[in-house]
Amino acid sequence: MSVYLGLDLSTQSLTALAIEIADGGRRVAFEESLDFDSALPQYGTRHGVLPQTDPLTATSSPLMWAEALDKAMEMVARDSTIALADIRAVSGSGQQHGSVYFGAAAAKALASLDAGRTLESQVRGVFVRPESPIWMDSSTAAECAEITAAVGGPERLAQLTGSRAFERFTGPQIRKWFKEMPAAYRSTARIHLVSSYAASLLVGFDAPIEPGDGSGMNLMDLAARRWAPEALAATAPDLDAKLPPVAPSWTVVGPLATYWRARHGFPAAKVVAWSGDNPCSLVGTGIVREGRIAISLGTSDTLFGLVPTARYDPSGTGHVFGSPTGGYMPLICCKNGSLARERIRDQHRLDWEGFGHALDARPAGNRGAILLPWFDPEITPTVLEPGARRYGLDPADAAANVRAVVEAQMLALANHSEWMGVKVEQIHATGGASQNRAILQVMADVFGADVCIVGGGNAAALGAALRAYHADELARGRELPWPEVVAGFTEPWPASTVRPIPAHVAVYAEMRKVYAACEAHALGKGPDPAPAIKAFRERTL
Ligand code: ADP
Ligand code: XUL
Repeated sequence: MSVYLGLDLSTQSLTALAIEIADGGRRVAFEESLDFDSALPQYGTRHGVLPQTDPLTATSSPLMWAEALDKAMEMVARDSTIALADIRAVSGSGQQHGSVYFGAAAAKALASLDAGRTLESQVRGVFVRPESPIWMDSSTAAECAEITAAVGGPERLAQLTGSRAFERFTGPQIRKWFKEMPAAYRSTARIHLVSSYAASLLVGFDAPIEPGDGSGMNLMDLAARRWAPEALAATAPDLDAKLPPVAPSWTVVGPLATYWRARHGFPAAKVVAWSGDNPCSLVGTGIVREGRIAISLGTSDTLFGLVPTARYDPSGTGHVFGSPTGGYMPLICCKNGSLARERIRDQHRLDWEGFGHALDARPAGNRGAILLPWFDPEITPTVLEPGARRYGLDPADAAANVRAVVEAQMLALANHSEWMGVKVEQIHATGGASQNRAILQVMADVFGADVCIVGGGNAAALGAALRAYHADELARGRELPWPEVVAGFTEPWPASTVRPIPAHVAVYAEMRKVYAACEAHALGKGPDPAPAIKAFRERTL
């Protein structure tokens, strides 16, 4: 019996998931989450984010993440029925783009963790920057422009790093920090991603950055999978010395540090490089071949696939990340995902069941009522001035707004992923909102494809556990093909398939164009869409 542990340090929670691989079969043996707001209220986060007055700024606490990791490991040791001694390897998944800034004291503190004290009390003093910028931050438009100009334009940057400059990406965030706090920047010994930070806590020294997550920084040469000197130079001085190296996804970083063994009873299991939540979800949703895409409805809504060669998005809204299985993963990310759905749900005093009923109460196409759900600044498309926009939609009409928010999210995902050129035959859904069948029906109808649930909603944690399994086998000289790694874990749930309804597919094929016209209008790039909406409504009524 071999056990592999996957940890997902995401925006709102830390999930621990263990898989068992035995001759007789394989299964998920443990799965439990720790919600930051409720389990660690002393940090004052809301949905995992620290309160800010500026809507463009979003940060969280690296100290809270350390405490959450300690508590999650304690939870595994206490609540699971797995024999800890059977754990062969541990890996993890972190919310992407967020960064952690260590001062000079960090290396010593990590190397000498005392099992008699909490992790949090020992790392409290190691951060040069007590708040970490996270993926929801949109405050670096100026730095994006500066980096783009220095590298030679958006296309050059996209070809080099996989994306044009994005506000939440780590490079622009580092540049802003360097400009605002030059002395603090100079005294920064190490800059980690959330993923490499958490891995460092597990091994007790600086862990490398994994290329899947490293592609979300505007700093890595995507083809070569190493730091790109021209991107580093465009970002901040001496950055090379402050970043950990980039290392392959299957790197065994080291054994679990003595702290975890002595404090919680873990064995000296291998710690495998952590990746980002989306690259891990690629594995955990079984997207190990082309032709399928996954949609993750978590705090953010993301859509991604797997392609053998890098394709760039000429419109500049999408990204290409390195896949942790080799190859490339095109991805788009919408910030107004679960929290936008929750906002509409709460405004109309519904629970998720009521939300589902309200969604079903209106016809596909919503009689032409359209919402642009940009409650927070949006990533896809770029919207820095938050505010929802409504077209023919009464804000007081609960059912119409519920339908409008879900239709908008699915139409935006479909329209903005066209550049990927993937012929979608089946969609693997994951993330918290994938439990909601009414939402998945709209997804199936907008994409005209079957939707099924895989990975039990915790695909990132599952993907991390599967990556640990793959790397452990490789370290023992067995290179397992990826379909074999994921077999038994990422098959669609029985009876979870939601099939598209042909009449609805036809409505949405029309509505995609109307929605695009509304987006263009709201962004000041197109005419008043009222005539197009009227014609659509008349055709679909
Ligand atoms: P993350 O990994 O980004 O922290 P999750 O994938 O855990 O997020 O998803 C959390 C979100 O799932 C919550 O914010 C909530 O809005 C959403 N959610 C949970 N249950 C449902 C449901 N039944 N219907 C719709 N959304 C849901
Ligand atoms: C992806 C992105 C988010 C975060 C948080 O580019 O910004 O999906 O990874 O989940």
